[in-house]
Amino acid sequence: MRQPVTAYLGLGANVGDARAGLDFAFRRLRETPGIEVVARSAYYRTAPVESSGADYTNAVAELRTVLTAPDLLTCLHAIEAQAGRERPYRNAPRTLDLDILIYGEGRMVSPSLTIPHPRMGVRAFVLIPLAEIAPERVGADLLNSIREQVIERLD
Ligand code: A4P
Ligand code: MG
Repeated sequence: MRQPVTAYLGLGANVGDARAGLDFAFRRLRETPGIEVVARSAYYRTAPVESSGADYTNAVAELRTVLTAPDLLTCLHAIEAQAGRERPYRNAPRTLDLDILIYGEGRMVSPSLTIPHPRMGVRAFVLIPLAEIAPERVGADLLNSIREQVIERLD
């Protein structure tokens, strides 16, 4: 059996009942063999960044997982599909988006998977929920750099 790895996921939705989309994702993650949800941030309402449509609901989850990063991504794509995710074009509004932000100390760049997530360091909708559950991973300078982005804590 592989040793568990700590990973962080970004969750986002802005089509339909976005909160219900994130609730669905947390339920499915908890039911997935090989994944333990250790912590989750509050939900946040965020303005679309390089995207269109309604405001997003975003959150970050901390996992312990024995899945490899590619296997974890396959599980996330299955959960997105169950939530009715469609991909008409890049950054299209979506019922559910699940991104791997961090996977242990892992670094990888391939056509299907880049870890850490390449844009996480410039996005308040990732950094603020991440700082809530893992403050040691988000420096003050980084938080300062995204302070103009519109984000509101929901619960
Ligand atoms: N992929 C590569 N690396 C990863 C990773 N670390 N985690 C690949 C997950 N997927 C990764 O993703 C496209 C491809 O990225 C996948 O096939 C996967 O193999 P996608 O989910 O189909 O499409 P996407 O989410 O539109 O693309 P991408 O590049 O993940 O978009 P971004 O840059 O993450 O932006 N504004 C607000 N307020 N809130 C949001 O949540 N999200 C986006 C998406 C834009 N603006 C937003 C939000
Ligand atoms: Mg994605």
